[in-house]
Amino acid sequence: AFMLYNSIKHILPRFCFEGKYVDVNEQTSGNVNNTYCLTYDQNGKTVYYTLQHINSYVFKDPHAVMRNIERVTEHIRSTLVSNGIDPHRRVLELVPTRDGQMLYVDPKGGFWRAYIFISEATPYNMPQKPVHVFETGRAFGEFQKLLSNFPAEDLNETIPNFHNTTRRFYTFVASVAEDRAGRARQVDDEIEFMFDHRRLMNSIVSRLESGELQPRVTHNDTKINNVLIDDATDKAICVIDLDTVMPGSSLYDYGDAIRFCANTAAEDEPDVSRISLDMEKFRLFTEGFLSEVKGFLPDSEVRLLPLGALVITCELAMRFLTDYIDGDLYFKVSYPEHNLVRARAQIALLKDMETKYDEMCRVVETFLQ
Ligand code: GN1
Ligand code: MG
Repeated sequence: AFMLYNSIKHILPRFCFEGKYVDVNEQTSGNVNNTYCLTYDQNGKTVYYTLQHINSYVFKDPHAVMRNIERVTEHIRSTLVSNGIDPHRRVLELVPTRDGQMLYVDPKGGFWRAYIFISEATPYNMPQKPVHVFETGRAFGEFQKLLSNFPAEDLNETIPNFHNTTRRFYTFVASVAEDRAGRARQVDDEIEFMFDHRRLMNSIVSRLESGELQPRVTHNDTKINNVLIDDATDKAICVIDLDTVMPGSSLYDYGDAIRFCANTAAEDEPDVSRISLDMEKFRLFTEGFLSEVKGFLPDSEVRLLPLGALVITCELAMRFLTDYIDGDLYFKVSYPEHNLVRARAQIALLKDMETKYDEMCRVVETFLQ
Protein backbone atom coordinates (compact mmCIF):
# COMPACT_ATOMS: atom_id res chain seq x y z
CA ALA A 1 0.00 0.00 0.00
CA PHE A 2 3.02 2.30 0.25
CA MET A 3 3.20 3.16 -3.44
CA LEU A 4 -0.54 3.57 -3.54
CA TYR A 5 -0.33 5.93 -0.58
CA ASN A 6 2.34 8.00 -2.32
CA SER A 7 0.09 8.46 -5.32
CA ILE A 8 -2.80 9.90 -3.27
CA LYS A 9 -1.20 11.44 -0.18
CA HIS A 10 -1.33 14.96 -1.64
CA ILE A 11 -5.09 14.54 -2.18
CA LEU A 12 -6.09 13.41 1.32
CA PRO A 13 -5.64 16.77 3.15
CA ARG A 14 -7.98 18.40 0.61
CA PHE A 15 -11.04 16.54 1.88
CA CYS A 16 -12.90 16.72 5.20
CA PHE A 17 -11.79 13.25 6.29
CA GLU A 18 -11.94 13.00 10.06
CA GLY A 19 -9.37 11.22 12.18
CA LYS A 20 -5.95 9.81 11.42
CA TYR A 21 -5.08 8.12 8.11
CA VAL A 22 -4.39 4.38 8.52
CA ASP A 23 -4.49 2.58 5.18
CA VAL A 24 -5.51 2.59 1.51
CA ASN A 25 -6.64 -0.18 -0.85
CA GLU A 26 -7.44 0.05 -4.51
CA GLN A 27 -10.81 -1.25 -5.61
CA THR A 28 -10.41 -2.71 -9.08
CA SER A 29 -13.84 -3.84 -10.26
CA GLY A 30 -14.82 -0.59 -12.06
CA ASN A 31 -13.96 -0.20 -15.74
CA VAL A 32 -13.83 3.58 -15.82
CA ASN A 33 -12.88 5.53 -12.65
CA ASN A 34 -10.04 4.76 -10.21
CA THR A 35 -11.38 3.96 -6.77
CA TYR A 36 -9.58 3.83 -3.43
CA CYS A 37 -10.87 2.69 -0.07
CA LEU A 38 -9.38 4.67 2.82
CA THR A 39 -9.22 3.63 6.45
CA TYR A 40 -9.15 6.31 9.16
CA ASP A 41 -8.93 6.09 12.89
CA GLN A 42 -11.21 8.42 14.86
CA ASN A 43 -10.02 8.07 18.47
CA GLY A 44 -10.02 4.29 18.31
CA LYS A 45 -13.05 3.98 16.05
CA THR A 46 -12.33 2.78 12.50
CA VAL A 47 -14.07 4.63 9.68
CA TYR A 48 -13.80 4.21 5.93
CA TYR A 49 -14.04 6.58 2.99
CA THR A 50 -14.16 6.04 -0.75
CA LEU A 51 -11.92 8.32 -2.81
CA GLN A 52 -12.33 8.38 -6.58
CA HIS A 53 -10.36 9.82 -9.43
CA ILE A 54 -12.91 10.61 -12.12
CA ASN A 55 -12.05 9.52 -15.64
CA SER A 56 -12.37 12.78 -17.54
CA TYR A 57 -11.89 11.09 -20.92
CA VAL A 58 -15.24 9.42 -20.23
CA PHE A 59 -16.87 12.23 -18.23
CA LYS A 60 -16.03 15.43 -20.10
CA ASP A 61 -17.64 17.65 -17.45
CA PRO A 62 -17.01 16.26 -13.94
CA HIS A 63 -18.66 19.33 -12.38
CA ALA A 64 -21.89 18.44 -14.18
CA VAL A 65 -21.58 14.86 -12.88
CA MET A 66 -21.25 16.11 -9.31
CA ARG A 67 -24.20 18.50 -9.59
CA ASN A 68 -26.37 15.57 -10.70
CA ILE A 69 -25.17 13.39 -7.84
CA GLU A 70 -25.84 16.11 -5.27
CA ARG A 71 -29.39 16.62 -6.55
CA VAL A 72 -30.20 12.95 -6.90
CA THR A 73 -28.86 11.91 -3.49
CA GLU A 74 -30.67 14.85 -1.88
CA HIS A 75 -33.93 13.83 -3.56
CA ILE A 76 -33.56 10.20 -2.49
CA ARG A 77 -32.65 11.19 1.05
CA SER A 78 -35.66 13.45 1.51
CA THR A 79 -38.01 10.88 -0.08
CA LEU A 80 -36.74 8.18 2.28
CA VAL A 81 -37.22 10.49 5.26
CA SER A 82 -40.75 11.39 4.24
CA ASN A 83 -41.48 7.65 3.85
CA GLY A 84 -40.34 7.20 7.45
CA ILE A 85 -37.07 5.44 6.51
CA ASP A 86 -33.76 6.32 8.18
CA PRO A 87 -31.49 7.39 5.24
CA HIS A 88 -28.30 6.29 7.02
CA ARG A 89 -26.54 3.63 4.81
CA ARG A 90 -29.44 3.92 2.32
CA VAL A 91 -28.05 6.63 0.04
CA LEU A 92 -24.55 7.80 -0.89
CA GLU A 93 -23.14 10.63 1.19
CA LEU A 94 -20.52 12.93 -0.31
CA VAL A 95 -17.55 14.19 1.68
CA PRO A 96 -16.84 17.83 0.76
CA THR A 97 -13.42 19.33 0.26
CA ARG A 98 -11.96 21.62 2.94
CA ASP A 99 -13.28 24.60 0.98
CA GLY A 100 -16.78 23.21 0.72
CA GLN A 101 -16.69 21.88 -2.84
CA MET A 102 -17.78 18.45 -4.05
CA LEU A 103 -14.76 18.11 -6.34
CA TYR A 104 -11.08 18.69 -5.83
CA VAL A 105 -9.17 19.60 -8.98
CA ASP A 106 -5.49 18.75 -8.55
CA PRO A 107 -2.65 20.82 -10.07
CA LYS A 108 -2.50 18.46 -13.07
CA GLY A 109 -6.20 18.95 -13.73
CA GLY A 110 -7.28 15.60 -12.23
CA PHE A 111 -10.75 15.45 -10.68
CA TRP A 112 -11.30 13.85 -7.27
CA ARG A 113 -14.37 13.23 -5.10
CA ALA A 114 -15.09 11.30 -1.93
CA TYR A 115 -17.93 9.46 -0.24
CA ILE A 116 -18.48 8.03 3.22
CA PHE A 117 -17.90 4.31 2.73
CA ILE A 118 -20.84 2.13 3.69
CA SER A 119 -19.31 -0.75 5.63
CA GLU A 120 -20.67 -4.20 6.42
CA ALA A 121 -22.22 -4.32 2.97
CA THR A 122 -20.90 -5.92 -0.24
CA PRO A 123 -21.10 -5.03 -3.94
CA TYR A 124 -21.10 -8.55 -5.40
CA ASN A 125 -19.70 -9.23 -8.86
CA MET A 126 -21.50 -12.56 -8.82
CA PRO A 127 -24.62 -13.15 -6.73
CA GLN A 128 -23.83 -15.61 -3.95
CA LYS A 129 -27.40 -16.61 -3.10
CA PRO A 130 -30.76 -16.42 -4.87
CA VAL A 131 -31.89 -13.66 -2.52
CA HIS A 132 -29.08 -11.42 -3.81
CA VAL A 133 -30.56 -11.59 -7.30
CA PHE A 134 -34.07 -10.79 -6.10
CA GLU A 135 -32.78 -7.97 -3.90
CA THR A 136 -30.75 -6.45 -6.72
CA GLY A 137 -33.85 -6.38 -8.89
CA ARG A 138 -35.81 -4.81 -6.09
CA ALA A 139 -33.09 -2.20 -5.49
CA PHE A 140 -32.96 -1.02 -9.11
CA GLY A 141 -36.77 -1.00 -9.30
CA GLU A 142 -36.95 1.01 -6.10
CA PHE A 143 -34.29 3.39 -7.41
CA GLN A 144 -36.47 4.17 -10.43
CA LYS A 145 -39.48 4.56 -8.20
CA LEU A 146 -37.64 6.99 -5.89
CA LEU A 147 -36.72 9.10 -8.92
CA SER A 148 -40.05 8.80 -10.72
CA ASN A 149 -41.06 12.29 -9.53
CA PHE A 150 -37.60 13.85 -9.98
CA PRO A 151 -37.59 16.73 -12.49
CA ALA A 152 -35.59 15.29 -15.40
CA GLU A 153 -34.86 18.76 -16.79
CA ASP A 154 -32.73 19.47 -13.67
CA LEU A 155 -30.22 16.80 -14.71
CA ASN A 156 -27.18 17.24 -16.89
CA GLU A 157 -26.61 14.67 -19.61
CA THR A 158 -23.24 13.52 -18.25
CA ILE A 159 -22.47 11.41 -21.31
CA PRO A 160 -24.56 12.62 -24.24
CA ASN A 161 -26.40 9.85 -26.10
CA PHE A 162 -25.08 7.28 -23.63
CA HIS A 163 -27.61 4.58 -24.54
CA ASN A 164 -28.48 5.89 -27.97
CA THR A 165 -27.66 2.52 -29.52
CA THR A 166 -28.54 3.77 -32.99
CA ARG A 167 -25.93 6.52 -32.78
CA ARG A 168 -23.42 4.15 -31.23
CA PHE A 169 -23.76 2.02 -34.35
CA TYR A 170 -22.57 4.94 -36.49
CA THR A 171 -19.64 5.53 -34.12
CA PHE A 172 -18.79 1.86 -34.48
CA VAL A 173 -18.93 2.05 -38.29
CA ALA A 174 -16.64 5.09 -38.21
CA SER A 175 -14.13 3.25 -36.01
CA VAL A 176 -14.10 0.29 -38.38
CA ALA A 177 -13.52 2.65 -41.31
CA GLU A 178 -10.71 4.48 -39.53
CA ASP A 179 -9.13 1.32 -38.10
CA ARG A 180 -6.63 3.42 -36.21
CA ALA A 181 -5.09 0.52 -34.25
CA GLY A 182 -4.94 -1.79 -37.29
CA ARG A 183 -7.15 -4.39 -35.59
CA ALA A 184 -10.30 -4.37 -37.70
CA ARG A 185 -9.23 -7.18 -40.03
CA GLN A 186 -8.97 -9.62 -37.07
CA VAL A 187 -12.59 -9.13 -36.15
CA ASP A 188 -14.53 -9.62 -39.37
CA ASP A 189 -16.99 -12.07 -37.81
CA GLU A 190 -17.79 -9.73 -34.93
CA ILE A 191 -18.20 -6.77 -37.29
CA GLU A 192 -20.60 -8.80 -39.41
CA PHE A 193 -22.58 -9.77 -36.30
CA MET A 194 -23.07 -6.08 -35.47
CA PHE A 195 -24.31 -5.27 -38.96
CA ASP A 196 -26.74 -8.20 -38.73
CA HIS A 197 -28.17 -6.72 -35.51
CA ARG A 198 -28.72 -3.21 -36.73
CA ARG A 199 -32.49 -3.40 -36.49
CA LEU A 200 -32.35 -4.68 -32.93
CA MET A 201 -30.13 -1.74 -32.03
CA ASN A 202 -32.75 0.73 -33.30
CA SER A 203 -35.64 -0.91 -31.50
CA ILE A 204 -35.63 1.12 -28.25
CA VAL A 205 -34.46 4.42 -29.72
CA SER A 206 -37.21 4.33 -32.33
CA ARG A 207 -39.86 3.67 -29.66
CA LEU A 208 -38.57 6.60 -27.60
CA GLU A 209 -38.69 8.78 -30.71
CA SER A 210 -42.22 7.77 -31.64
CA GLY A 211 -43.48 8.33 -28.10
CA GLU A 212 -44.40 4.67 -27.61
CA LEU A 213 -41.90 4.68 -24.72
CA GLN A 214 -41.50 7.44 -22.12
CA PRO A 215 -38.05 8.68 -21.11
CA ARG A 216 -37.47 8.35 -17.34
CA VAL A 217 -34.77 9.29 -14.86
CA THR A 218 -32.68 6.13 -14.76
CA HIS A 219 -29.37 4.87 -13.41
CA ASN A 220 -27.94 3.73 -16.77
CA ASP A 221 -25.21 1.49 -15.35
CA THR A 222 -27.09 -1.21 -13.44
CA LYS A 223 -24.39 -3.79 -12.94
CA ILE A 224 -25.07 -5.92 -9.88
CA ASN A 225 -21.90 -4.57 -8.26
CA ASN A 226 -23.55 -1.17 -8.19
CA VAL A 227 -25.89 -2.39 -5.44
CA LEU A 228 -24.70 -2.83 -1.86
CA ILE A 229 -26.06 -5.91 -0.10
CA ASP A 230 -26.12 -5.75 3.69
CA ASP A 231 -23.84 -8.48 5.12
CA ALA A 232 -26.09 -9.13 8.10
CA THR A 233 -29.51 -9.25 6.41
CA ASP A 234 -28.78 -10.00 2.70
CA LYS A 235 -31.07 -7.07 1.86
CA ALA A 236 -30.09 -4.53 -0.79
CA ILE A 237 -29.51 -1.26 1.01
CA CYS A 238 -27.99 1.23 -1.41
CA VAL A 239 -27.54 1.84 -5.13
CA ILE A 240 -24.10 3.29 -5.90
CA ASP A 241 -22.17 4.65 -8.93
CA LEU A 242 -24.49 7.53 -9.76
CA ASP A 243 -22.29 9.06 -12.50
CA THR A 244 -24.68 8.21 -15.30
CA VAL A 245 -28.01 9.00 -13.63
CA MET A 246 -29.87 10.97 -16.30
CA PRO A 247 -32.93 10.67 -18.53
CA GLY A 248 -33.02 7.23 -20.15
CA SER A 249 -35.24 4.20 -20.51
CA SER A 250 -36.40 1.72 -17.88
CA LEU A 251 -35.67 -0.98 -20.47
CA TYR A 252 -31.95 -0.30 -20.36
CA ASP A 253 -31.76 -0.31 -16.56
CA TYR A 254 -33.60 -3.60 -16.34
CA GLY A 255 -31.73 -5.06 -19.32
CA ASP A 256 -28.22 -4.09 -18.23
CA ALA A 257 -28.74 -5.74 -14.86
CA ILE A 258 -30.00 -8.93 -16.51
CA ARG A 259 -27.01 -8.88 -18.87
CA PHE A 260 -24.68 -8.79 -15.92
CA CYS A 261 -26.31 -10.78 -13.14
CA ALA A 262 -28.22 -13.49 -15.02
CA ASN A 263 -25.14 -14.49 -17.03
CA THR A 264 -23.82 -17.91 -15.97
CA ALA A 265 -20.28 -16.52 -16.40
CA ALA A 266 -18.41 -13.24 -15.98
CA GLU A 267 -18.75 -10.32 -18.36
CA ASP A 268 -15.25 -11.06 -19.66
CA GLU A 269 -15.31 -14.88 -19.64
CA PRO A 270 -12.87 -16.08 -22.34
CA ASP A 271 -14.51 -19.54 -22.67
CA VAL A 272 -17.77 -18.70 -24.44
CA SER A 273 -19.10 -22.23 -23.92
CA ARG A 274 -19.62 -21.26 -20.26
CA ILE A 275 -21.83 -18.30 -21.11
CA SER A 276 -25.62 -18.47 -21.09
CA LEU A 277 -28.68 -16.77 -19.65
CA ASP A 278 -29.62 -18.35 -16.32
CA MET A 279 -33.44 -18.43 -16.42
CA GLU A 280 -33.78 -18.88 -12.67
CA LYS A 281 -31.73 -15.74 -12.02
CA PHE A 282 -33.70 -14.01 -14.76
CA ARG A 283 -36.95 -14.89 -12.98
CA LEU A 284 -35.67 -13.83 -9.55
CA PHE A 285 -34.36 -10.48 -10.77
CA THR A 286 -37.57 -9.83 -12.68
CA GLU A 287 -39.70 -10.66 -9.66
CA GLY A 288 -37.72 -8.21 -7.49
CA PHE A 289 -37.71 -5.45 -10.10
CA LEU A 290 -41.42 -5.75 -10.86
CA SER A 291 -42.34 -5.78 -7.18
CA GLU A 292 -41.24 -2.13 -7.15
CA VAL A 293 -42.13 -0.78 -10.60
CA LYS A 294 -45.54 -2.33 -11.21
CA GLY A 295 -47.29 0.68 -9.70
CA PHE A 296 -45.85 3.28 -12.07
CA LEU A 297 -44.54 1.50 -15.19
CA PRO A 298 -47.42 0.73 -17.56
CA ASP A 299 -47.91 -2.95 -18.47
CA SER A 300 -47.03 -2.14 -22.09
CA GLU A 301 -43.59 -0.97 -20.91
CA VAL A 302 -43.14 -3.96 -18.57
CA ARG A 303 -43.79 -6.31 -21.51
CA LEU A 304 -40.91 -4.69 -23.38
CA LEU A 305 -38.37 -5.20 -20.57
CA PRO A 306 -36.86 -8.41 -22.06
CA LEU A 307 -36.16 -6.47 -25.24
CA GLY A 308 -34.02 -4.17 -23.08
CA ALA A 309 -31.82 -7.11 -22.11
CA LEU A 310 -31.17 -7.99 -25.76
CA VAL A 311 -30.52 -4.44 -26.89
CA ILE A 312 -28.16 -3.52 -24.06
CA THR A 313 -26.20 -6.76 -24.46
CA CYS A 314 -25.82 -5.95 -28.13
CA GLU A 315 -24.85 -2.38 -27.26
CA LEU A 316 -22.14 -3.55 -24.84
CA ALA A 317 -20.82 -6.06 -27.38
CA MET A 318 -20.54 -3.19 -29.83
CA ARG A 319 -18.99 -0.77 -27.32
CA PHE A 320 -16.32 -3.29 -26.31
CA LEU A 321 -15.66 -4.15 -29.95
CA THR A 322 -15.44 -0.46 -30.89
CA ASP A 323 -12.94 0.13 -28.09
CA TYR A 324 -10.89 -2.87 -29.18
CA ILE A 325 -10.77 -1.52 -32.73
CA ASP A 326 -9.86 1.98 -31.41
CA GLY A 327 -6.93 0.54 -29.42
CA ASP A 328 -8.51 0.55 -25.91
CA LEU A 329 -9.18 4.23 -25.32
CA TYR A 330 -12.29 4.01 -23.15
CA PHE A 331 -12.44 0.94 -20.92
CA LYS A 332 -9.66 -0.07 -18.58
CA VAL A 333 -8.09 -3.33 -19.80
CA SER A 334 -6.01 -5.95 -17.97
CA TYR A 335 -4.45 -7.47 -21.12
CA PRO A 336 -4.30 -6.53 -24.82
CA GLU A 337 -7.25 -8.68 -26.01
CA HIS A 338 -9.46 -7.84 -23.03
CA ASN A 339 -11.99 -5.73 -24.91
CA LEU A 340 -12.25 -8.35 -27.66
CA VAL A 341 -12.83 -11.08 -25.08
CA ARG A 342 -15.56 -8.93 -23.52
CA ALA A 343 -17.17 -8.31 -26.91
CA ARG A 344 -17.17 -12.02 -27.76
CA ALA A 345 -18.64 -12.86 -24.35
CA GLN A 346 -21.49 -10.39 -24.91
CA ILE A 347 -22.14 -11.78 -28.38
CA ALA A 348 -22.36 -15.29 -26.93
CA LEU A 349 -24.79 -14.10 -24.27
CA LEU A 350 -26.95 -12.29 -26.81
CA LYS A 351 -27.13 -15.40 -29.01
CA ASP A 352 -28.38 -17.38 -26.03
CA MET A 353 -30.89 -14.67 -25.11
CA GLU A 354 -32.26 -14.75 -28.65
CA THR A 355 -33.12 -18.44 -28.29
CA LYS A 356 -34.78 -17.75 -24.91
CA TYR A 357 -36.62 -14.55 -25.80
CA ASP A 358 -40.13 -16.05 -25.86
CA GLU A 359 -39.51 -17.73 -22.53
CA MET A 360 -38.27 -14.43 -21.05
CA CYS A 361 -41.49 -12.73 -22.18
CA ARG A 362 -43.58 -15.53 -20.67
CA VAL A 363 -41.83 -15.11 -17.29
CA VAL A 364 -42.57 -11.37 -17.31
CA GLU A 365 -46.19 -12.12 -18.17
CA THR A 366 -46.62 -14.36 -15.11
CA PHE A 367 -45.88 -11.36 -12.86
CA LEU A 368 -48.49 -9.21 -14.61
CA GLN A 369 -51.40 -11.44 -13.65
C1 GN1 B 1 -18.49 0.80 -17.18
O1 GN1 B 1 -17.00 1.43 -14.59
P1 GN1 B 1 -18.21 0.59 -14.51
O2 GN1 B 1 -17.83 -0.85 -14.42
O3 GN1 B 1 -19.17 1.01 -13.41
C2 GN1 B 1 -19.38 1.59 -18.10
C3 GN1 B 1 -20.73 0.90 -18.28
C4 GN1 B 1 -20.52 -0.50 -18.79
C5 GN1 B 1 -19.58 -1.25 -17.85
C6 GN1 B 1 -19.26 -2.60 -18.42
C7 GN1 B 1 -19.62 5.33 -17.69
O4 GN1 B 1 -19.05 0.80 -15.87
O5 GN1 B 1 -21.53 1.63 -19.21
O6 GN1 B 1 -21.75 -1.18 -18.88
O7 GN1 B 1 -18.35 -0.52 -17.65
N1 GN1 B 1 -19.58 2.94 -17.57
C8 GN1 B 1 -19.43 4.01 -18.36
O8 GN1 B 1 -18.58 -3.36 -17.50
O9 GN1 B 1 -19.17 3.95 -19.55
MG1 MG C 1 -19.57 0.69 -11.20
